[in-house]
Amino acid sequence: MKNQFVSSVLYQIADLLDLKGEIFFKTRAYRMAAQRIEVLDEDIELIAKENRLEELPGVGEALAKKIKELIETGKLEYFEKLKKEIPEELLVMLDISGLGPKKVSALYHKLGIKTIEQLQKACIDGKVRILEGFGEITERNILRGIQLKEKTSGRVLLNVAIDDSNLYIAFLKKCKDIIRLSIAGSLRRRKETIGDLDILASSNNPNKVMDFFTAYDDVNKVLLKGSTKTSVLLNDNLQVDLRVVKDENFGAALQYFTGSKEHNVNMRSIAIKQGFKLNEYGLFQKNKEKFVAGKNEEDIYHKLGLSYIEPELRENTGEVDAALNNLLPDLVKYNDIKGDLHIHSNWSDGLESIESLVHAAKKMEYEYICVTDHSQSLKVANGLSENKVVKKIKAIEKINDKEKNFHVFSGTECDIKTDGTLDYSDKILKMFDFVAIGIHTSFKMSPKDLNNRVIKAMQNENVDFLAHPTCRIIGRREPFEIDIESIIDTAVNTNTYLEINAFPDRLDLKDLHVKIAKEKKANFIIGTDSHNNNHLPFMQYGIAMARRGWLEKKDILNTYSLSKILKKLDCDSKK
Ligand code: DGT
Ligand code: CA
Ligand code: CA
Repeated sequence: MKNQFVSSVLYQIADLLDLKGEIFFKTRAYRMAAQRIEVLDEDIELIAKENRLEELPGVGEALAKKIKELIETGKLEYFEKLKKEIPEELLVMLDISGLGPKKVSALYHKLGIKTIEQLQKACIDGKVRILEGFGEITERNILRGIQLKEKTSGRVLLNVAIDDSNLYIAFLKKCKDIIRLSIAGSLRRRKETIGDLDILASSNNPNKVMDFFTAYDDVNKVLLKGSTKTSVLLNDNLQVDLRVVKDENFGAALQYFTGSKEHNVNMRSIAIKQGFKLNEYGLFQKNKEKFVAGKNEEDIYHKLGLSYIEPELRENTGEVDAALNNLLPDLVKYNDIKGDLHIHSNWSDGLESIESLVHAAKKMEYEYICVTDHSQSLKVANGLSENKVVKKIKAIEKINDKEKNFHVFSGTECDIKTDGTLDYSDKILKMFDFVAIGIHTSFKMSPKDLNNRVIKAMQNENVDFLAHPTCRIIGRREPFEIDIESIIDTAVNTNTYLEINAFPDRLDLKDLHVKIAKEKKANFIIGTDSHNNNHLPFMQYGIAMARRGWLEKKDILNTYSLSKILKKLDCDSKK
């Protein structure tokens, strides 16, 4: 399907037109069409062939002609012409947080800045602040934006990589020449962002497997093709590496290509100490070159006297030592979660009614959910007034009267005001089953003030959990420079749960912080921050972070069954 390709060209045209200073309506037309085609289930090529393009909402005669040209020739003259007028390099700058088309265009026309390097230099030299509408603060924000972009450049969010890999794996499973198949690399370790996707297969006919691999629909370009390794670029620009090995080496190759590199280095040194040699083909006796293990990954760990180490732990943060001493955690499992405690309904800024959420949650085999709509001062998110809260709690009671084996908890994601007080009176807060608190406005305080703000809020005895503690948005907003240890200590002292927010661009707390918090004996909840039913499955990303933070089932409140959680709420000192 060329849907993603067509959509991405239309997006680029819209951006270029923005940079050119074209009127809003014109650019919006391209953007709307791009959006529609992006989510289209049907093959755009087929629609074009059958002359049905104009049936798509928002696609007129002129646009249909352009799409047709693009599909048939792989090129579009209008787009090429536009790129000659406006340097394409400028588009990259639009990805920098804080830079819109107007600013990029001004930088280009007034300072001749075309690349990120030139921009960075101009900011450092203080040349940008002189431009009208810029100033010193903008200059600093641009520099920060560049740093942020460098850190994440070329990497995709975990959910994007998982979606791509699920489709690719489903396709590869149809290949008769493949014996065993697995993902490897950072995706298997469930890192929060993924550089490239690694897939491993075993086969007696590697060349046939490679042919099958490169024939995949979504492949945009074959970067290299050999009989042991082939690399392709997908239409969304994610690189996928496939390695094919003999089946007897599959376990060793899986261990090697899962990484991390640091984990592997440590593993190899353990092997050497015990008189072995470990590589991607197997574990060998050092002098005799005798094959000791390698068909299965577990065998390698066991032969070295280690317990099996789950991929999520393989970051060389103490897992090898723990495995040697039989001290690995009994990690929470992907199906251990019994309910979602952070969901927005259409009472605030969510899309779904509570009834619809209940229906979707049952499909996930949950026993309960907590609906945590926004609080009153958060007008942009349609936060609930105290009056409405009372009404909503009544509505939830009605639903619970009808439900037999399912429970809806009433909750709020209450805003933490700048002075650390909460956005509802204590009287209202006491009415909820769960009070989550979070910062949603006035981010620009000194780290110390922010810290005090959060700590003061956690001390309110009605509070149950701290939502997205560092407020980062991967690739777009840096985490608060708070003193995470003091936040964790306060959480422990005030009996406040820490959220692992599972929304894929948040993943907050992140894995490292989860591990620190666990060592300090904090307790956790995993919430998806769902705003519609399609977000509920994001839970898996939160569980991944929990596992990467060494959490066990008992560390996470929403692994508890409904009856256990009700009992816990009952005896909770705060309730
Ligand atoms: P990514 O792609 O940046 O998200 O991270 P990874 O971990 O997937 O890294 P990648 O794709 O470069 O390599 C996949 C795995 O292969 C890596 O986790 C460990 C293994 N590997 C690659 N190169 C080396 C190496 O030079 N030494 C060792 N010990 N392992 C390597
Ligand atoms: Ca990789
Ligand atoms: Ca790779």
